[in-house]
Amino acid sequence: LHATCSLRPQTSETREIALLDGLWSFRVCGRDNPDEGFFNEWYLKSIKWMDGTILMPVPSSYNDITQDKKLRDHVGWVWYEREFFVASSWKVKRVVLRFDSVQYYAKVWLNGKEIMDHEGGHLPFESNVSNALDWSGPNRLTVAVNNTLTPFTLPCGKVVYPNDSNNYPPGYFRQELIFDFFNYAGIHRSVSLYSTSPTAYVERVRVTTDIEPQGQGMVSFAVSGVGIQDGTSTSCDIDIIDATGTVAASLKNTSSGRAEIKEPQLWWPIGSQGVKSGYQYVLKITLRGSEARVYDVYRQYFGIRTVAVDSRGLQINRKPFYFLGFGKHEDFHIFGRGFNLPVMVKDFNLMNWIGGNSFRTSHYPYAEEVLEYADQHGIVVIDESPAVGLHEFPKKTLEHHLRVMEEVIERDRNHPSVIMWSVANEPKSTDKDAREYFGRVINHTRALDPTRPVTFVIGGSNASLDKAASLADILCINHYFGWYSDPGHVELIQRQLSYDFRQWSSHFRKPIIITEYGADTIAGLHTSPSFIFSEEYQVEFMAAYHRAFDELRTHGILAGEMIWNFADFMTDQQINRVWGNRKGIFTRERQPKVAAHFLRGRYQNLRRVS
Ligand code: BDP
Repeated sequence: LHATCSLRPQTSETREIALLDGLWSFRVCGRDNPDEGFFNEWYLKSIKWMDGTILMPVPSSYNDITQDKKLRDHVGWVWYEREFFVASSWKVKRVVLRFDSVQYYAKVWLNGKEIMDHEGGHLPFESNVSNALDWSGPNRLTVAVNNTLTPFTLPCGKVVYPNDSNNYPPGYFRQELIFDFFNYAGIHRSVSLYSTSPTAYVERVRVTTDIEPQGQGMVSFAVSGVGIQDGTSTSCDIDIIDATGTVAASLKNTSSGRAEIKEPQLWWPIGSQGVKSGYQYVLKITLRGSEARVYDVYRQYFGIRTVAVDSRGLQINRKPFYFLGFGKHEDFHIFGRGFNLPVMVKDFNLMNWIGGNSFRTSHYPYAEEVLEYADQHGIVVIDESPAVGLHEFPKKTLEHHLRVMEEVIERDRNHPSVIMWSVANEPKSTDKDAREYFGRVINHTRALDPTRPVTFVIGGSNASLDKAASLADILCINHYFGWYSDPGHVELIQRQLSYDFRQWSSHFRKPIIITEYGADTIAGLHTSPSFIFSEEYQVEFMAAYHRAFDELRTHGILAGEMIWNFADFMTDQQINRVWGNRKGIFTRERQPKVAAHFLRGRYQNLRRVS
């Protein structure tokens, strides 16, 4: 029943969508009876009228919705349920139920029948429910969600049972995270039903592009699905349409092939001089039957561009690209990691206001809407898998990791904004088992998508001890000189960073992106002279890094810089976290700290010249 999916639902001449977002019934299983929902078969009857059932918004994390600390810190099962009706015009259709993301493990029943399960947040899963629907309705949809993290989940965590009965009651346990952000949970992105023809429909589309030496754009495509037979009764026609609506190429009766676009408008990153950024074409797929019957129409956006890595860094369309970017989180007050369009657009506006050109989806794949926005605006994305906290490398985790890479790549491969895969953040890459593990993950990723560079993000390692860095196309390194080491001593930063990066560079002969550097800063705290946690310290700290960056850039060692973090975000309760991680240059509410104005000066300047 393990479900996955790839094609993003859309409306078209042949497709409809019904959103199931809204208020769902919601129940928690307490620590004293964690499997209550299964024992009492909550999927067979409605939980709606039971005592203690509350209403929960979807999409949203459930953690911060109520005043109940137990719900905020809950570890284990919660249950969601809602009813819906389906239009009878869909009786003749194939109807698919899709979850865009549920954190972490989900089991789904429709009208009491188990229809699918999925492990891992941040990625969609779906199932054909045509035969499970009740056309006279209502249909009852039940979802059990478990947020428990273990060494075999991505991200990694562990459940700890202290056996010290003097200090902890019997049966006491605690979830320990091996990463630095709150384990928000629940139905995080939209839930939808969509319809297609049952006879012939598109299931997968792959588009890759290249640019010929004379400048023509080459578009390779492969469409697969049900009922697609080239040259017979169900044929696949392709039109490539530019942004003005003009057809740039047409191919009949073929589900895969290569089309040439003369004088193409390329997809350029934002800030590129004299060209429009984020230009996209549409690959329109039409599945036709006999007598001009149209079974399916699907439109896949794509950009014509190339990505390559040379000794100095990343090249987009054979021009050097320098990252002026951000590490981010999907995080906001109240709805946690729930998808929210206004916050998403505000974030892009702020990134543009600063003059940035890129971000990393730290530390998990972001919502598909985010990538679509980045595509349209020429924002460059390092797409990261949810593998964070990898300190051990068991086979079971590896197998899951390989599957996750398949799901990430299948979902995101057609986005022009995605220029590199990051398979993990800060794994213990000095471990003796790291090489074999990352050999498998990185080779698998390359085999799934040979068109993009692959990396993982290095932290807490050094050039001579690292076992896996040589497998990456570009070194992505996080550093916290002047924060986790020598706090308060900005005067050491330039020397330490410059020494360390020269080591990596001479060891591996690969370009380096600094994917994290940052200092926790309480907005409004001012000290002179500077002191850690003050706005002054954050600015002096960044200025010291920037001096090192400028030096390393002139030596061709640095290929980009990304501040940690775009905005303050929630974490677990720890003594070094004042209601979350405060390394944002914006507050969690998205107001600028002095650091944001400071970074704006640098990024705007560099974006102009790069
Ligand atoms: C880095 C992690 C990041 C943390 C950051 C920090 O990659 O997730 O938030 O440290 O401590 O090591 O601020």
